[in-house]
Formats: sequence, structure tokens, C-alpha cells
Amino acid sequence: MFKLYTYASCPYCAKVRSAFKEMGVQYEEIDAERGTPGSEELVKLGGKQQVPFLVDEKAGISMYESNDIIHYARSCTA
Ligand SMILES: N[C@@H](CCC(=O)N[C@@H](CS)C(=O)NCC(=O)O)C(=O)O
Repeated sequence: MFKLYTYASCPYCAKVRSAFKEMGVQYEEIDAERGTPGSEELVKLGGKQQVPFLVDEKAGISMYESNDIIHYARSCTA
């Protein structure tokens, strides 16, 4: 299952959530607001404090950028 690091108020995260819903993508959402354990995890995994950030553990792939995330998920569900 995908892991998606987000902020509740981030419009790019909302765009990804909405696209995932439309595609029926199953994912675990992790709050990565500054000061949270999710934020520490995010920076450790991706190298910077930016959301949305996707991790596909099974494929060993991770990425920033909402458009790239949506594109990647679409390619996985195609
Ligand atoms: N081009 C990026 C923009 C992402 C972006 O600007 N995210 C903001 C939150 S809305 C962010 O992570 N800012 C860094 C921070 O708040 O620390 C995308 O489409 O994913």
C-alpha cells in the first residue's frame, strides 16, 4: 500500500487525495506537519520538508510533486 505524507491544509495534498479517491487507490496517510513524527520520517526518507510525498515501499520508489505522484499512481492502476 502507498504511504502519503501530507498537511491537512495543503492544496497539492488535496489534489492527490481527490485523484486517489477517483482512481480507487488504497493508501495510508501520514500527517507530516512540522514538529510531528511524520515530519521527521518525511525528511529522513525524502530529504526535505515538502508535501505531498509518496512512498511505494513494495516498489522501492518515493517521490515529491503532486503531478508526478498522480501520474505514478495512474500508471500503477492502469
Ligand atoms: N510543486 C509541489 C508544491 C508542493 C508544496 O508547495 N507544498 C507545500 C505545502 S502546500 C510545502 O510542502 N511547503 C513546505 C513547508 O511547508 O514546509 C507539488 O505540486 O507537490
